[in-house]
Amino acid sequence: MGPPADRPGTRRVRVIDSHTEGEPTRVVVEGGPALGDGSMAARRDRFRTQHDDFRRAVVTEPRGNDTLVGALLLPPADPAHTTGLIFFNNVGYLGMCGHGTIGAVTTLDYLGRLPARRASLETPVGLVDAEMRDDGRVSFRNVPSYRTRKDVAVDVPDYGSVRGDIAWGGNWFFLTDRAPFDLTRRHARELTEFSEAVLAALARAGVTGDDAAPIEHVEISGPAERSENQARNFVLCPGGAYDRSPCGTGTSAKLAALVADGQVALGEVWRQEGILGTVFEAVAEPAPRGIVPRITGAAYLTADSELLLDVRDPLRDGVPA
Ligand code: PYC
Repeated sequence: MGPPADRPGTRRVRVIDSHTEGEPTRVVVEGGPALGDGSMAARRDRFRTQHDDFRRAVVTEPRGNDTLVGALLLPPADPAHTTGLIFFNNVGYLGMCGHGTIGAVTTLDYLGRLPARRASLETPVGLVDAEMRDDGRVSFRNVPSYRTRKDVAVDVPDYGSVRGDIAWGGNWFFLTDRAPFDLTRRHARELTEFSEAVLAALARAGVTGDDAAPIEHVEISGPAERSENQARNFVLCPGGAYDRSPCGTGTSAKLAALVADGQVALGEVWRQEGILGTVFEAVAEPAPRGIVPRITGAAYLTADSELLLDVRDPLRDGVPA
């Protein structure tokens, strides 16, 4: 008998793994589900309703972990664009993902699919332009980002009243400066518990983004550790894992709030550390609503491999939640 991949019923999925400033991305380049035509939002909905087992197989245990973000490459709806991209994680689907965009562009470059080292990416929440720079970093122009509510107070059991802003950066964020612990990895567990309590309090209080969209990310801001940077953050993602990078959509949401408050000017370079001390550089361009953030960071490839989904494996679609 040959290896499992030769057995009938074993599905092979080619993936390229990378990390962006510490946060992992797994790009599915071959063997993903056929999602038909239409916008990435429509295809994301089909992914969710008809192929959610594939999401779990690719990013949850035993092949993945809670921190991993998946990115499915798809033919674009408009052939003028480079590719379609749908991001997913251990519990569902993300509108946009900044670190994942940097990982996906680095992957496209590795695959030789980045003509002129530029990409226009269709995501479920809009078009994102990206560029592979000569220094090896990737810059991308995110979807327009804006704050919808300033200084909202929520009552959080065990922590009291916590104030923060509601902002969109491709995902919905609660942005707070209330850091009950130092923003260091040593306090990751306590910061996670605090952020989960804030998310639950927001849901109880009916605080949402536009169109009643649930707020799924909490971003806690504090001072930078290094003088060349302006801020540091901790970001809790849906599914309970914290972002090891400074979070591209979180950096976008925070920058939109800082520009709205006049604390950062359009065109000014603003550098934010994540929980590991790795940095995203951000610059705001004007937009009809809020700003268009340009985010820059680096990704490094970690694997080019095939996942094997053996039909006889009772855990083929991941360990049940
Ligand atoms: O970089 O935008 C981001 C992100 C969202 C969730 C994890 N990373």
